[in-house]
Amino acid sequence: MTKTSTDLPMAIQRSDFASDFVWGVSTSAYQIEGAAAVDGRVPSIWDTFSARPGKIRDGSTGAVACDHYHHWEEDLDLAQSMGLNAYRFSIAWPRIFNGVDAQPNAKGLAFYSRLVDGMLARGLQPWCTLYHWDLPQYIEDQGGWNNRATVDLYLQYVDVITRHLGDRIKHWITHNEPWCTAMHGNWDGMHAPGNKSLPLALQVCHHVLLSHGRAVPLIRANVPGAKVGIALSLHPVEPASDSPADAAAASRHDALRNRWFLDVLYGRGYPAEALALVGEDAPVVMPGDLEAIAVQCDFLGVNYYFPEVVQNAPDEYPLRAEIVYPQDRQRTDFGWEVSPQGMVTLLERVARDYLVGDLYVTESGSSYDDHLEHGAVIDTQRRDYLIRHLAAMRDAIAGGSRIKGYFAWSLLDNFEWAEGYLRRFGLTYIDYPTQRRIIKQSGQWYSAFVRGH
Ligand code: IFM
Repeated sequence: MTKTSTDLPMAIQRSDFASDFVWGVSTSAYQIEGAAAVDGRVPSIWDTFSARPGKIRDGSTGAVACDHYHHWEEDLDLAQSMGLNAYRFSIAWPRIFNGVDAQPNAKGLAFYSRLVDGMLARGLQPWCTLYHWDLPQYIEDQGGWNNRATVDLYLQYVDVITRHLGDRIKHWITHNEPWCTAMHGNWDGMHAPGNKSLPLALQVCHHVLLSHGRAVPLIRANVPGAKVGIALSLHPVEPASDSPADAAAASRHDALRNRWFLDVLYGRGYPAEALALVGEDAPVVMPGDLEAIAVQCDFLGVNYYFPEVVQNAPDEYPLRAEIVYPQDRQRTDFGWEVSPQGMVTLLERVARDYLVGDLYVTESGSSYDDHLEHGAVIDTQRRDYLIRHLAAMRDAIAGGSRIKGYFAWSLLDNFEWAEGYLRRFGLTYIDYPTQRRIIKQSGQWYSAFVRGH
């Protein structure tokens, strides 16, 4: 049944959650920073990909984006003014290494040092994502994540960052959404670098996961008291009908979409069901890799957006099921199903099936076609989305889930990858021609909620 704002749980309040609950927003470097060629930054795969005609729906790039590189103080002020206690951001690897000098770029490091100091000065706990998709192009030119040597380059980068910022950052996320890095980047080609090969995608995925596993002990060695995890994009998977064929399709889809990551991270290796289906397309796994990937983490980050409904697609590649979009579901303007219950189902499943320990919702948000009118953005649908997801999270916690924090995606409207600037996810509206920031109704609600009003 379609949910409407009349179903809003009016009584949700901050005091329903633990007093040390982490309330934050998430951002990522390429989506907000701009300043693509400033202070020694070199091109990333996203600069290259977005410059290719037809790859980004509105023909845009992240070259300017929200110009956060120059507006960072104002942006941190916004987060502080919302009353948040945490801020999740990512570091742009191409600001740190340029492929020419072996030494890290002092100006790049200085930017993030200022940024982190700015967070701490505003009472915002820094949550640092080390990789959110912006691989330096010079590394892609040497084979990118398909090349096992990239794992070592990643560790070199992580070593520099954690030595430099580890005195102030205690929360580290090795990778954001390896599914997207691997599959959108290399299977369906929707993201940079734009390849279309499943075996390539699976090998990339393996190297990304390996780099995670090998980075965890390195971060711990460099940062006393570090809390380290990874952020996965996970989806509850529903069969489109009661038929055994759709149930089997849902199981196959879940094996690749969710269990391909969870099983290997939690010590079970890649799911046998999926391995049997991919056959010779399976990645090359070297001795010791699976043990490295299964390193114990301090938390799991879950990025939740929507459930996926799948039906059997007999003519497709065996692992692929057809995703369908039932008409009776409420959707955002991006077409993504709005399902707070899906978040509860997902978090409970993850905690039931794996020894995940602490969970953080490291992303959750919605895209609507917002408009700035008379100086305000009235995004009631996003506000209601937020209220209903926080209520769902409260219920999941009451049911025993160890959810310790929530990061709304996102602080600002930003460059939404293949969609360019056509999709707005922000709690703050960006008027791109002027770079003016306007906190939306949803951001004002989140602020009032977090402040306990
Ligand atoms: O914008 C992205 C983000 O970079 C990763 N998670 C999903 C968001 C919305 O698509």
